Amino acid sequence: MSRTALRICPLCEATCGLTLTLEGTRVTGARGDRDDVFSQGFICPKGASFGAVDGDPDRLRTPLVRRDGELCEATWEEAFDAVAAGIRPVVERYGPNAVGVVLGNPNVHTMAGALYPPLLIAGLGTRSLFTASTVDQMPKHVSSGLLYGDANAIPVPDLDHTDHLLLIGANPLESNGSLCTAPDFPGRLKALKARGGTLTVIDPRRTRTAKLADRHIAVRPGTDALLLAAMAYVLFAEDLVDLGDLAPHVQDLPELRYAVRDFSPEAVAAACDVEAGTIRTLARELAAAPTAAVYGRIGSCTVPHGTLASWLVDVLNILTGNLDRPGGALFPQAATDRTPRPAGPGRGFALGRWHSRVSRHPEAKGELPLSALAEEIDTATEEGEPVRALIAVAANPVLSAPDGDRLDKALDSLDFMVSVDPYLNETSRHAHVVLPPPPPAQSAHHDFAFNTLAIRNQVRYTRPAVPLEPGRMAETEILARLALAATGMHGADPAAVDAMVIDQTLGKAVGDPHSPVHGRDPKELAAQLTGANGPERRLDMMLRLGPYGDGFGVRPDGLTLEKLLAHPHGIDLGPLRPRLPQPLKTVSGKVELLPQPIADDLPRLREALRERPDGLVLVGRRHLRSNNSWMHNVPALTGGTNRCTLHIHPEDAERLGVRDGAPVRVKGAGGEVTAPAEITDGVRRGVVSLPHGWGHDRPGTRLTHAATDPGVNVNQLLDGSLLDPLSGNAVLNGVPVEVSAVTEKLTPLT
Ligand SMILES: Nc1nc2c(c(=O)[nH]1)N[C@H]1C(S)=C(S)[C@@H](COP(=O)(O)OP(=O)(O)OC[C@H]3O[C@@H](n4cnc5c(=O)[nH]c(N)nc54)[C@H](O)[C@@H]3O)O[C@H]1N2
Ligand SMILES: Nc1nc2c(c(=O)[nH]1)N[C@H]1C(S)=C(S)[C@@H](COP(=O)(O)OP(=O)(O)OC[C@H]3O[C@@H](n4cnc5c(=O)[nH]c(N)nc54)[C@H](O)[C@@H]3O)O[C@H]1N2
Ligand code: SF4
Ligand SMILES: [Mo]
Repeated sequence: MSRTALRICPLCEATCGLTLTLEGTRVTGARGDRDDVFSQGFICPKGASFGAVDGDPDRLRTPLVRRDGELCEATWEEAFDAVAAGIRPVVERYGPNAVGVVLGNPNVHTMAGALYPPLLIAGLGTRSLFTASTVDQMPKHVSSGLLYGDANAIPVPDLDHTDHLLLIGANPLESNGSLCTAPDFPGRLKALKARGGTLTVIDPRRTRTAKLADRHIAVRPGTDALLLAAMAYVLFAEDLVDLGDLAPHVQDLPELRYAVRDFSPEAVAAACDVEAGTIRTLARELAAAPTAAVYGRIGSCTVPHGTLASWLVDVLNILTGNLDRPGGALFPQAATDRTPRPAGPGRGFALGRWHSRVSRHPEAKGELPLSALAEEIDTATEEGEPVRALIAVAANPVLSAPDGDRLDKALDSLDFMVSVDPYLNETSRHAHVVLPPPPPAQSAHHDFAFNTLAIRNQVRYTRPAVPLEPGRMAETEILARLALAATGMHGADPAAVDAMVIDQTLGKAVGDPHSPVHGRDPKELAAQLTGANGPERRLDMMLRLGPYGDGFGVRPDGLTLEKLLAHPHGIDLGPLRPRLPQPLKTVSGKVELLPQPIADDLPRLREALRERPDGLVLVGRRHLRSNNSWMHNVPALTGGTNRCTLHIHPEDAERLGVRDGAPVRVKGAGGEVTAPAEITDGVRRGVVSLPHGWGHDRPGTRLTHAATDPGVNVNQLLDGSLLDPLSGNAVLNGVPVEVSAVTEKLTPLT
């Protein structure tokens, strides 16, 4: 007998509600949940393959522990014993910074990843924290930190109501959107056009998204900050700046005007390879639209001026009065956000409170650049100890970060490494202990992160669709036990971790005059919490303390876990609404338009006015049926156009003697790779494109299907030295490379 169960999809940021078909404990089908309050039945090919992703036979079923050099199946007890025995001596001998923590992307797609890593890091007291954010969106956090005083205050475009959308370096038709959670992003773009709105896309490739656009600007990679600065210049020069309702909340407008004085359209045109007249038109259209939203993503972040470009995205929204207004870009308000405190000055955002040991990179948001992980392990300095033990949770930096070959060697040199990962892959193969989380159907789901980035306020929670298989451990429990084992409390009850968080949070809340529970007894509040386990009780607590919560009885109609469970398709909390000045935490209490670190970085942008790369530059690309490095093992999601090929423009191919389908050698500062050429005018002249997350040909992995078509690791072309200096974000796009046809070696005639 088959049955169905609801499960929010964890495979991308769109967070669609799925209806799974189950035969016993096997997922045999997935369709969009038509009653889901947010996704209303939308599903993409990845979500439709949920069963195949969930049931991949290569997923690890038991922990692995290294014995005599070999990874062997082990019990959970043996595995956590090994973790405690591996990490504690390193902490005791070399101090907490000798233990590195690497957090990968799926942590934002699991409840465990939201709830436990902060405890692990705080408990260890290590500053050696590296996450996928520094190969992704750190520039946006830094720009938000500087503008608004809160690195997590990221405005999202009001997709469903805007009249004009300017997309920069984003391809939501393949990625399904990022830092903008919107199920059916493609449908929403089509709806924008259907209601008479306009879509402009800035991308060096003519992507599927660009094909949908009214206007596509094939900018030279890495030059968006110049282009956007020129748009700001035009707004000032042509008297098009109109802050509207924002005016009382914004400071430094004259200073900003002065700061962009050198970036006229004429001055940037050659560097961007976009005509000055076009840039003027872009600015005028933005100003003229009744409402508009500028939105930048990977292509605007993973570049040498990532923070400046991210800052300018918001600057343009502000100068046209589109920040914080319907149809513009607004700050979501998630159900698990803290109760908003009254508006007023805050503590601001600090950068560079400490530095990496080897290259002295400043921290951002408490993190060091993932690009610096290898050198922090393999290079001794007088500053302090190198990283000697590593905890990797849902991370595959050997493929996702620059110079995987160097990282490979560095990981092999560690005293101890533990990976929390469902696969034995390019990174986890180096671990001494691998702790495998259960497949997603066996986990509960709530989107702590993505609800704070969603285009509509809503809240949803799904319990595990099937019970934990015998021998499995929930990832929440794995991470709780890992935190205990790593911090000297090995063997303590993992439920005590949640109880401690609840105690501390409620203790703080009752002392906070702005909290709905001010002055109450934390024990009485804790006793009111419902939920089948620690994570559910923590969710209940966050919901009840949050902006829509019942305040533990103060607002009886408010949210609780019980209420959420009674609404299995979720609860809609309405469209995004203006929130300023409340989200601001800057020292001035205002939007600080020209923060000092940004002003200090502008001379570097001025230098870029003169740069004209003469060779080819590399950009990335994503495929709809893929996800970073870990979905190439699912046959249903591979093949067809989802291949690791080098896109190259016909004119460049001709000049270099490259034939379609023939192997080409690509050389960068970090190494070289050989991939088949795919000649296409979908990339502009002077630009080649390789996707990331490939290179599944390393020994000692268990990715049977991926190994049949391994592809190459694009990040081997990077040496880790190219960074956006303010955020420490890796430069992954606009990287200089050399391309040459691979010529067959002629055997000399004898
Ligand atoms: N050249 C280039 N490089 C890039 C990018 C690019 O555009 N170009 N993109 C960058 C971006 S945006 C990102 S976010 C990073 C991603 O970088 P990573 O996070 O390092 O890479 P992922 O491929 O997402 O790998 C995540 C790991 O999590 C494991 N995993 C999957 N599901 C779960 C789970 O439920 N629990 C646990 N514990 N583990 C799980 C997978 O097996 C895999 O080992 O890559 C970056 N690298
Ligand atoms: N199918 C699929 N979906 C995914 C992922 C995946 O791997 N596959 N990964 C997920 C993750 S972790 C993330 S962070 C998001 C990313 O989501 P998006 O940011 O939408 O990702 P991309 O599809 O890589 O789009 C980036 C675009 O930037 C362009 N670009 C490159 N350099 C430049 C430049 O200098 N300037 C401009 N203007 N454009 C440039 C590229 O050509 C590319 O089309 O996607 C998520 N969703
Ligand atoms: S769009 Fe994203 S969340 Fe929705 S079904 Fe596809 S992979 Fe899942
Ligand atoms: Mo990402």
